[in-house]
Amino acid sequence: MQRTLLAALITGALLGAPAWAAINPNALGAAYDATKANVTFKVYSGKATRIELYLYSTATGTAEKAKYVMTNMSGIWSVTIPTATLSSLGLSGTLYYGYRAWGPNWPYNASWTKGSSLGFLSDVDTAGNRFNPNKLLTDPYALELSHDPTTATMTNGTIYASGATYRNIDSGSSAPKGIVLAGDTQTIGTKPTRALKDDVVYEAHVRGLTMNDSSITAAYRGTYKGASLKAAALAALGVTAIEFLPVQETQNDTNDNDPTSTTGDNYWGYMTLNYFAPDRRYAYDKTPGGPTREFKEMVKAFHDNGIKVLVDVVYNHTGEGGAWSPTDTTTYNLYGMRGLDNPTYYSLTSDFQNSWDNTGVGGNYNTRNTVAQNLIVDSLAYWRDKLGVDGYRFDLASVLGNTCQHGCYNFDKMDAGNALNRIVAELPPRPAAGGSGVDLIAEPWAIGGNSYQVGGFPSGWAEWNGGYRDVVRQAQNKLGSVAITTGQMATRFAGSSDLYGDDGRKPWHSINFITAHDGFTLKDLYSCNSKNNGQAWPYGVSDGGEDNNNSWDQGGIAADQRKAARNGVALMMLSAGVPMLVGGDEALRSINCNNNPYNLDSSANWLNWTRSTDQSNFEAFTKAMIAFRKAHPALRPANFYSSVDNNGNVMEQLRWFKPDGGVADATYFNDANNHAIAWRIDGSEFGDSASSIYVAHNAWSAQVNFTLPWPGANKSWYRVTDTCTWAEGPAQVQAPGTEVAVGGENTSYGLCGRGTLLLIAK
Ligand SMILES: [Ca+2]
Ligand SMILES: [Ca+2]
Ligand SMILES: [Ca+2]
Ligand SMILES: [Ca+2]
Repeated sequence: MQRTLLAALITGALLGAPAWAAINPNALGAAYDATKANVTFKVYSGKATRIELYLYSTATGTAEKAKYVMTNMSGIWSVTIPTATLSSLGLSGTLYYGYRAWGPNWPYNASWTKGSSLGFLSDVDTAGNRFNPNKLLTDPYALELSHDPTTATMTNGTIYASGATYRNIDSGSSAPKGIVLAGDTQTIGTKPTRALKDDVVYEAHVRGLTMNDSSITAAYRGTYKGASLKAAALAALGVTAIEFLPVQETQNDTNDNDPTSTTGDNYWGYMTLNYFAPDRRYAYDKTPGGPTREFKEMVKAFHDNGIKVLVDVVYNHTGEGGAWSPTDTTTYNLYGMRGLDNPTYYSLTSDFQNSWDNTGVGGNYNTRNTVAQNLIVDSLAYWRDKLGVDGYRFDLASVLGNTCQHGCYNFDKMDAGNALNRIVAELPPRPAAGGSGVDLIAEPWAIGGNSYQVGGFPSGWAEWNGGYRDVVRQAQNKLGSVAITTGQMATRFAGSSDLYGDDGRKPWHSINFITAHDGFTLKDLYSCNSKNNGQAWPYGVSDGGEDNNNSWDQGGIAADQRKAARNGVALMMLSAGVPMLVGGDEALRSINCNNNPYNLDSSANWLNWTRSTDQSNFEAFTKAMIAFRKAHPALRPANFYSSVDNNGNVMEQLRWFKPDGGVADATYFNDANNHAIAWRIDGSEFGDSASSIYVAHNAWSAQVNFTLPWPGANKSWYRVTDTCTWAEGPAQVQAPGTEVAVGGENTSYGLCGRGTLLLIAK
């Protein structure tokens, strides 16, 4: 939807306006008081007619030791219990808890007992209520969960379901319980204050990062503790922010039930069961409080190495999922929020009988509801303030721009009350120049309606730039079949002002990526013509996966595949914006053309830390290109490049060139028959150690001769790298000070087909 500048200005004024309450002002959750004399439980339900707290001394296998009827004050249900009383009841150790809730579709009956149907009216009523007292519900504000709904010893997921077949099954003994944390003293170190524009992001899975790493003590592999032991190596690679795939609790305790099969596996973890709890499976210390302490310990390790920790958060749907069958409105999982207040926490169809779905994997979280938004903001603040994270990547974030609670979906960034704008208002983004604040990164799409919003997010939001990915892939891999112009390429290399400059955002709101966890690895992008997700363990089987990959195997020539990958990394590191690498891509990781390994908790999907010569060379190339980016502020502009000379040295801040050395004009940019483009940045306008930087990219299949432009008064051009095969080796990028002289203005440089040249003037 197009918006006028005037409307943008009005929204800008509104953004600061809503007077939101403090973070978690009602103290929802469960907490001991300061002296541990009492413990207070508080949970929200606007629709319940009765809620009982159930307390357990063990996570599974025993009946409750005590239960308490809670008191309702305007939808906040609470009870406070002296710990002395709990001790007398046999509850002096770890407190495990859950709730049972009654409401309009299942009113309380004093004769109800666990597993009975007394009081039952319907599985769902006309208001969308799905109360069922036979299901023990986890607290949405629990700080840890004891275990996942199904485990190695309890594989029967039907106990959580409603509907005629399952509604009377009592889930209490087996269900996950919340854990009341007693607090800890683990610090998160000192948070980096680096500006987002200066970051290099590394996307990784906390388990996959070290499961294959033989340098790490076996028991620590795959855990937060193991990940903390990689911080120094990642700092040495040069990355400045690690972006973890989801670490909030998800159903993955069963992944190892069959260690050589994907059956039922959920490796990536995009099905969140609880938004506060770090996933217990990833902890070496799995005792109560262990995941929380160990996550913080990991954060400190990264902070100690100057690396930000960003977490991938999934506030568009939850692990409760959708209807078991599209033709049955009665059978749904009841883990927590759905059984406490379904229409508050979930977007429903207009008749309130089904989930509304823009994710393809379950019902939308009701991001436009104030209470549901409170949970988003409160949990984000907990990860920032207590667990120490520095920012977030929001999965399918267009759902957070929804303006509609039930029966429709409409993204509107101008809605000051949508979750996106509320997050910016309550969790202020890091200032442009760095400092305290969070980095907010959106995956700016979902499924259906107007959810594709690359460039369409509000102020304060950076985005995964899908346009960057698509243009670079097509320019590299689709020559002759997709018309990509040098103008499109130039726009992406320069920070995508068409997407982020039109609305007052900056180049660094563009997260420039070519690959992500979702899709081919960098190696496979240039080695696979199509996906192969049906192959056997450990490379498959995965269902789904994109068919429109813009991939190409470079004619099957291995050297060309490596060259294409070098071009990809080089272009990312030389583009304005924030580059994002996928863990493993720095060393040509392959998963044999599987482009959707979401369920593949296997040795093939975990990062490999042994290197072939080609991989070692590629890692050296990546490391050197990251270092070059970090050494040259001219590549990390705070604002979009200007095309004028701002400092009187007769050199424009940025100028684009044709191969013949002439200035690239609109005619050249717009002609899809042109495939070579070069640009020169005046380093002196950025305080850069290089007085100017020149990049030439030849996307054509044959050599192109580039006539070099003026390097500045009394300067010559020196080569930093040429991605062509002739230069392949452990030192394809020259170390600072060893750049190779190539000549001055009007020197002709022959650049191989599909090659990239990087020069500096000195
Ligand atoms: Ca889990
Ligand atoms: Ca498995
Ligand atoms: Ca825009
Ligand atoms: Ca200048």
